[in-house]
Amino acid sequence: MAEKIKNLIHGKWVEAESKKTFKSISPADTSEVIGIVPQSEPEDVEKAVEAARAAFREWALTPAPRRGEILFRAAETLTKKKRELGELVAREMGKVMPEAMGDVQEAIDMTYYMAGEGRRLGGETIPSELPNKDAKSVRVPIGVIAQITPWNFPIAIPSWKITPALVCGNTVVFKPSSETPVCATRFVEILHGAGLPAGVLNLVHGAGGTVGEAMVKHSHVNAVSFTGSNPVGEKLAALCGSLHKHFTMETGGKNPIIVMDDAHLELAVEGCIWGGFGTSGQRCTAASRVIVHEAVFGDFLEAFVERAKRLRLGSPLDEKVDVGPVINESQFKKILGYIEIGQKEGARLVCGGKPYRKGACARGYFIEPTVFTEVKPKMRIAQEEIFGPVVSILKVRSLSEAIAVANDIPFGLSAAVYTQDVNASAIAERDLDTGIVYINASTIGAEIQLPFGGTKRTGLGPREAGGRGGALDLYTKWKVVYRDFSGKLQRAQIDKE
Ligand code: UN1
Repeated sequence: MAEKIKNLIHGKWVEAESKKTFKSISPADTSEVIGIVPQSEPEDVEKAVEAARAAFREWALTPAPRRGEILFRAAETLTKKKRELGELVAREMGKVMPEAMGDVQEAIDMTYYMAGEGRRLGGETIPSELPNKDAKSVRVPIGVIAQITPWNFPIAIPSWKITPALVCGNTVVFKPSSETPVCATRFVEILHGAGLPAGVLNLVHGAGGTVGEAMVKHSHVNAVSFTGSNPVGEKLAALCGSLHKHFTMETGGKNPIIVMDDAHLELAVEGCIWGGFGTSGQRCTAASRVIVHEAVFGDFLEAFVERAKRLRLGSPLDEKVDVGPVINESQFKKILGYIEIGQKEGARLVCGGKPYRKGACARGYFIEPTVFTEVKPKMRIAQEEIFGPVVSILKVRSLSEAIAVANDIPFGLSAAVYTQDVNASAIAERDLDTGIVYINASTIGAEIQLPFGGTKRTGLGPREAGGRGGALDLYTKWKVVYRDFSGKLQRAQIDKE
């Protein structure tokens, strides 16, 4: 049964002003409609931004620990509803149940973590150069934040953006992907139900080109956070630059796993399988390139292909299934297009390469786990983000060649190396030009208490998630306060000479 969902504006669940709707469809079975969703227009954005603006001051003045307590209550509800939410993620987005539950768990972890940040939103006190004068820096909220999220982590990524923005005292206008609006609505319902005042969190569904752009251009939106494709992100970055708005984005990845001659091969094969084909390759952290030392190339390839062929495709709700569908028709075609490009470029297709339509998969966007070998570093399939179940395998002769190949791409999110040599792991850790490096583990599975993001064209602005340099820097600005209590004119060094 399709569920009719709504926008949330100033604490009220409402339809789009125009009453127009669109459908959210299951990628595993396109005859299943998951939700009927408001097709919003700039007029709906206008109302949401004004609601967020009106709610800002009171929320910013609410003590941060109190803001955190609301998040804590939301985390408790998320925990109770984990299974139900997981099933919704599996149905609406198509990732298999264990991964769907992981998506929800990531949101639970993030929400608890950011609840705690309400008691830790500290700045610094620094000695002044003058007597009887003190100096400190404090974090202050930025204002109204526009947040635009993708479909591949339909609960987790909204939690990465919304919970830190709120605990820092900002108000939010949120536009989730139109592929996963029901998941996003459920998450917002839980936050709202935990006691957020009206207007603090607003939800507007609709197309990126209409709703997203109207949000970004709105003069009362002070900052924008975007996760999604490079072309959209770069367009929004330019717009935010010209409008002088704080901006941050997380975009592409083309993440390598290096398998050295001394690697624990079984571990490396498992890491490459889950990094490459988990979530049908639709993670920005997906391991889409495997760079293998020539001494173990044959053994690795044989084991990897054998394992890839054993992966079971099917309904994401079926606990025996390993790989679900890809998200929609346009991604399905794009991925198959890349498989064709790879063959034309001269890479050798050794596994998969076709749509999969057997049994329960007949009405979904399923693609066989696909492996290319004889891939050269400059081929398009080794350079461009495919965002599907396609892994390119490259052969190298040394660690330094492996690192050079790993770095020779426009992106830099995550990278991994499998080796038992402590020195090789130290060199890889130092020289891999990515935001995240894994030693003897796959490129996926970043934890929320550390900053998440990458180098080069992977992102812009402060990192997301927790830890030093994470989301608190994204959602606050610094205010510096000097106080002179000497009762006389004192001049700082720089003012005197
Ligand atoms: C993403 O694909 O945008 O590290 C995020 C991981 C997950 C997050 C991925 N924790 O794979």
